[in-house]
Amino acid sequence: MERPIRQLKKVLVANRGEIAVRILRALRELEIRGAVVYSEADRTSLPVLMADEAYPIGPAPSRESYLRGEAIVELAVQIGADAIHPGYGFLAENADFARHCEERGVVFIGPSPAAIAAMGSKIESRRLMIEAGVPVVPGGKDPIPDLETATQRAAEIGYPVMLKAAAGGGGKGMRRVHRAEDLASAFRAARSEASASFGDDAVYLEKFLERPRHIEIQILGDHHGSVVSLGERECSLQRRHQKVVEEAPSPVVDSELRRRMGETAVRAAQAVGYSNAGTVEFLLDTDGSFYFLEVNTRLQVEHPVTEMVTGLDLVWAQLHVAQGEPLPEDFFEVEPRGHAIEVRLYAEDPARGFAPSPGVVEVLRWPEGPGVRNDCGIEEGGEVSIHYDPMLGKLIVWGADREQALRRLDRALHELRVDGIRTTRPLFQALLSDPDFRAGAMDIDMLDRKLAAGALVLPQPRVERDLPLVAAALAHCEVSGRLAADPDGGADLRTRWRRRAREAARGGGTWN
Ligand code: MV4
Repeated sequence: MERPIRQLKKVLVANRGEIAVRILRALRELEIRGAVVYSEADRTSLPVLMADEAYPIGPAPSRESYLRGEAIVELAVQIGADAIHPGYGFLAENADFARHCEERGVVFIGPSPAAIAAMGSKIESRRLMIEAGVPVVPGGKDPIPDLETATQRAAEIGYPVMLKAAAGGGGKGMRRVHRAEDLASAFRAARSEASASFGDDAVYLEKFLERPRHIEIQILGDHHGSVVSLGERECSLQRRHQKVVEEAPSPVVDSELRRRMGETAVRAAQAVGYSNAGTVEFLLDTDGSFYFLEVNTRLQVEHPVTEMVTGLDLVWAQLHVAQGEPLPEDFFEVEPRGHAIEVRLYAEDPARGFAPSPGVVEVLRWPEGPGVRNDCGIEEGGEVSIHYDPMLGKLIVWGADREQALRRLDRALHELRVDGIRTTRPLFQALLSDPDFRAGAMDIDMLDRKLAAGALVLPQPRVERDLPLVAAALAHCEVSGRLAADPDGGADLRTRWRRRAREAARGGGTWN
């Protein structure tokens, strides 16, 4: 639907952490006033420090703060914000929230409520895609009413098949069936799980694809009917349906496949009248066929890898589109240059089954230098809360090709300093020693398979190895009186200990 040009003067960011920082940076560059909401747990957080205006929205639990859609919209009206940027997660894909924004005259920086709603239903989105000639995984487009239909449909498709909950997502409510004799029990189980988990027992059937890749296309639509593809991202490295490493371009997508997937993604977006930034997800089969999975109606966590290889700023683009501007001509000629890899740094301990590692980030020094970007939402001294997703931020590297990007990632991970919590850094260091990852030979199951088989050698955190050395150095300093004069100006013992530790353990190394 056409939108008149409306200059945004103030935008309320309804999010926290690294994505709130990311959006505030774009707002400042565009000289748009940035306001944020924050929960009590985030009162001293980085976005609050960076924003022009900051407003408390409630106690720490998300449902009492960042998910309070009506309160957030009313705040936007009260403070005179022209628009709300939802970021990702929380309310970003909530059609009712987007609708409420519109009803109150606040621009929602994202697609229309109708597009969000249509893409939120697996059945509705599949139906729309089939009508638009977008390839979907072979199987029915309607829910399976009974076992007899399931048996007949599975025989037509051919085993193995996948039962999927219509209201499911993110891997929940899926069941693989390899043989006809297993279908009855799987069908019953899938329906009862769907009913229990989603309040809707509708399930449908698809051909099960063995070890496909997850390739997603970044799209951008304006309010004048134009949609453009900005290339693909390789997102196959996932742990329990959680993306861990993302890349652009994909090691296996050549320019012809990129053109075909891009055209298909644009067709999918146009089928729902898509505007603003979005992602069309595909499964890429081993024979080169690709099939529509879903559309994510938000800016994604992994958007920086697309920015690094296209040179575009996707949040700038979102804001210009939200103001009613048409897509720039040069967006239609974009081709990826070089190679970007993103790793998500979570406060989790890979050596303890990725157990959460909340707490105060006592030391945090991100790597810098050529081709290194970090999108981080927390400062040294900040606290990783148990209330929210434990991602500290993302480390993104760019190289002229994938090999240089891999080498740069290795250097950046070595340079990163984090202390006070454990992080997923050892996982990425292990992947950099894995021949399949280095060869770009990933599939959606690879990481889970390798972790289950113990095939990834996680380097032990180095801090234990340095402690004896540090203790010896301290003892020497105390005995030799070198600590007599207090060079730390009265800093507390722990800070002095850390400074000594850094001096004593000078030769680099990691702290977690
Ligand atoms: C599939 C599939 C294989 N065959 N469908 C998982 C989440 C949901 N978005 C769709 N998913 C899958 N659907 C068929 N017919 C394998 C997966 C899948 C997956 C897809 C993308 C990324 C990671 C995944 C991890 C496990 C399974």
